[in-house]
Amino acid sequence: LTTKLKFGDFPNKYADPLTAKVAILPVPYDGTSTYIKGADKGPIALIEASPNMEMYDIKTGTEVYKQGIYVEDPLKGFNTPDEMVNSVEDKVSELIEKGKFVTLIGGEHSVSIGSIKAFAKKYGNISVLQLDAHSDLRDEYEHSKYNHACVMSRAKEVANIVQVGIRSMDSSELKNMNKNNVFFAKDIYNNKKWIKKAISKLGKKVYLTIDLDVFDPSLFPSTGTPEPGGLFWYDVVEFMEELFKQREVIGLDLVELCPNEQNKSSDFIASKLLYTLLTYKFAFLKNNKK
Ligand SMILES: [Mn+2]
Repeated sequence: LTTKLKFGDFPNKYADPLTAKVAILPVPYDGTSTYIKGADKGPIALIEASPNMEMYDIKTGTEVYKQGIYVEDPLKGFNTPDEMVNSVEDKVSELIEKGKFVTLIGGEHSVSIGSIKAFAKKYGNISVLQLDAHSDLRDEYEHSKYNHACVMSRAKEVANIVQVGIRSMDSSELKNMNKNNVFFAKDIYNNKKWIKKAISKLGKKVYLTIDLDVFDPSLFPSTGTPEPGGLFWYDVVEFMEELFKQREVIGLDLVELCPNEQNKSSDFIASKLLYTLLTYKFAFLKNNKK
């Protein structure tokens, strides 16, 4: 018998898979990362940090765990990137049909591909909002179209995409980039007007994919490819507040937590970010149903 994972510290009756509104799906996959390895340890590190959070949200005055939050068994054991993508797509589709609000935790960024495909299949016309240091717009990388460096090329095949926080890319990606829908980190720095403009690029239904390397490495060092010049906590959280108020976020993922035994603060920040996003999803639900 395996011990069930639990996200956060609250009474077990709120972690019942039958009644919980939120399903957390860990995908500890690190098959294609190219620099610092270890994103496969991300989901467990995030979940292990989570009981240390306090469960009351000051801004909204809510305790979102009361909506019910449970953790699925981690998806693993894939032999190829294709197998991983298909397996994630099937599992996410199953959870959507059960009426769960699906949140994936990675793993490296390629775990998002199957999830985006599942939501695009279910809802048709969706936008994918990516927060990331990297544009991830290569056609293929290291002989795979399911490499983490190609995630947004795959997303672009099934959705409108908007990219935020970008500060690193290859010239080969320029031909795949729609600069009207890109909010580079250099233009976000010290400027609040970008939030309104970024939201205006999004359709009604939004899938949110957050590569945690969008954060500045001084705040969040534990990622596979840290890049200077990133966003800080309130840049991201204020953007998320507007997003959840103005659009219907249908699903989300947090990827690329690459834990470091010597510094666990990133694990906690990732956990707190996930809880904050869930808080906003339910606190601002009335608004985003319009
Ligand atoms: Mn990235």
